Amino acid sequence: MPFSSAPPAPDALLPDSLLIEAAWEVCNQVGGIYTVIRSKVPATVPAWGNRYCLLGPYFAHMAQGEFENFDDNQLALIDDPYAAAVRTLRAEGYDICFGTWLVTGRPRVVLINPFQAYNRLGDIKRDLWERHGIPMPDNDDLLHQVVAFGALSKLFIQTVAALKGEKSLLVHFHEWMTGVAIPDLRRDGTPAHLVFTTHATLLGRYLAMNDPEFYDHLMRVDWLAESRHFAIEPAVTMERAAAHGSHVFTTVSELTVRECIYLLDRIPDAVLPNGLNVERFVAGHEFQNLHQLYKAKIHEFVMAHFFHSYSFELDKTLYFFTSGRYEYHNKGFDLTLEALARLNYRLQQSGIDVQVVMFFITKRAFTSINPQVLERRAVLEEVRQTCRAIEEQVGERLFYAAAASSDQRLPELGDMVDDYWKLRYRRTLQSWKSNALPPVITHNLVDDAKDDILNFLRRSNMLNYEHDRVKIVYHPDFVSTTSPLFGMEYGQFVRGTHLGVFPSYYEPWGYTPLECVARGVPAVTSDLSGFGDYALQNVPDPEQKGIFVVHRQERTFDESAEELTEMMWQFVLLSRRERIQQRNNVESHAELFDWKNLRVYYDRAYALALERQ
Ligand code: G6P
Ligand code: 1S3
Repeated sequence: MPFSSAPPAPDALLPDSLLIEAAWEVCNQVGGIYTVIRSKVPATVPAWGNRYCLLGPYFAHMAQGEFENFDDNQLALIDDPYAAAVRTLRAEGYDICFGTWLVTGRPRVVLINPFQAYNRLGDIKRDLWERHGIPMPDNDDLLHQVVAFGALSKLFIQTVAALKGEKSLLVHFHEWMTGVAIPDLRRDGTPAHLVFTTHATLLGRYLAMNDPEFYDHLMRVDWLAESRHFAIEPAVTMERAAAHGSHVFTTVSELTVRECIYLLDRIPDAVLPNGLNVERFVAGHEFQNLHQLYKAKIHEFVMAHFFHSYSFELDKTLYFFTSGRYEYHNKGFDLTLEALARLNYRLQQSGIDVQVVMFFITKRAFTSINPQVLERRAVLEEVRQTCRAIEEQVGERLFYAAAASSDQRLPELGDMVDDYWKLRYRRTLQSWKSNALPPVITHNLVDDAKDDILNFLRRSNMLNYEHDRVKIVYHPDFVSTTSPLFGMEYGQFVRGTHLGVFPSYYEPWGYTPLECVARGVPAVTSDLSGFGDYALQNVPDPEQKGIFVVHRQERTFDESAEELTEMMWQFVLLSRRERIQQRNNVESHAELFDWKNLRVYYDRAYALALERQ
């Protein structure tokens, strides 16, 4: 861990400090940082109490559902520097909210509407350029929001600093979008200790998406030329200014440390790994019951999707999945597909009667759900209703027949069904069966012809033929309770599966495998993802705990694909008993990644910041 000196004992240093944690995603879900901040709250609030306050931008449509403002009476009664600063700024005419984020742990939050500073944008942009060399374009709305919020958060932080008395003030900024306030806070000599965390360097992400040999070229990147090339110079210069201006600069994994060194030109002082709020059930077997329950819901989807063409034994079917933003190469979708094609071949050759259904859950532009897929779901529902009606009729009639029976023979059950239901049963099944192959994708994509996943499947002829032993369901929309095909939360879907597959090429941290582990589902990750790298270095025998790390560093694509194929193959060979045992192992070690254990990295960074002026 790249601490510049041995970390001081946090407990001795922190009790007299105030801590403001600023992030663009406070009450404003965009991506992974929302998960970091929100999941950390239950471990942070008990330690810091009312000395802790979150800071973020106010966007009414996002905050509405999850933020509750203190009313004037409540605000008047709160005796601390945050409330005092809010009262002061309100008296000066600022639109600033102070209230509670309605999530587990209920932290106190200050939200500031960035648009109120739009009338000063010209001055803000000129200052950024003249003072810190940060150029700003004329018409980029996100950048305008970011710099306006930066100016307002600087004002709030300086007001708190003026009202804090003897207490020390720590301010922790996540990502360049809040870090833009740092250079000016330092320039003004604000009495605050500033920590900046980059979760992924902006330029690193662009380069990784566009250069297949990103890691080999990283050391030689000309950051300015490349950021101009990708038209991201303003944000990159903000990120660099925040990294250089902070007292303590941190990132989320050893992998992003390399990016920071070569693209931001500062060695991070510390690595702050990401955790989750791992909720364990009192009864150990409860999560296994939930697996069974949600697997049954996935079975329903699979029956509707496949059984109109052909059927297979659900009891011998394994559900694999991957999920995340659609970054075909970065998220390792390419490697996953290659390994699935090899697994398909191995399974076909082996004679083992296991089916794998692989789900790709991601987000792509689509015009509609494929009407055939929806129709199949509706017809299967009709089959179910018809079966229920027949079951009821036969049940009632059998009961009367049994009570009145003079012998003990079971009557002919078919005779107990009305012709109406017999006919309806036949007609429903007629409309149910078809010769068409089950589609590999559930929606109609806007750009079907250029889609990399579909093109791989076409090229390798993995089109859900009956003889394919790996079937594909590509769902280009996130799973949610309102999604008509699954009708379940993402977390429930994860519980119902058997294996998560996330062999990323570029992933600063990567929550997806961790979200599996927290639910007792084994997962594949890679040594090019922050989480996988952390597991290799810090978790003894990760495979035994259901964390499978594909090696991608210094390996060819083919070698990594073969390793992943072998991992999936070994998984397929497990018996049910072994899978249950493995899930127990995964679940019982999930607490390794709970914030209760990982928060200490943050506290060490804060202790270090308090030492620096
Ligand atoms: C859970 C349930 C068991 C079920 C098993 C299926 O453990 O408690 O009743 O048999 O899941 O496991 P599988 O890996 O085959 O889905
Ligand atoms: C980043 O969000 P992303 O998905 O854009 O930060 C996340 C939280 O640290 C991290 O898990 C992810 O790898 C990064 O990429």
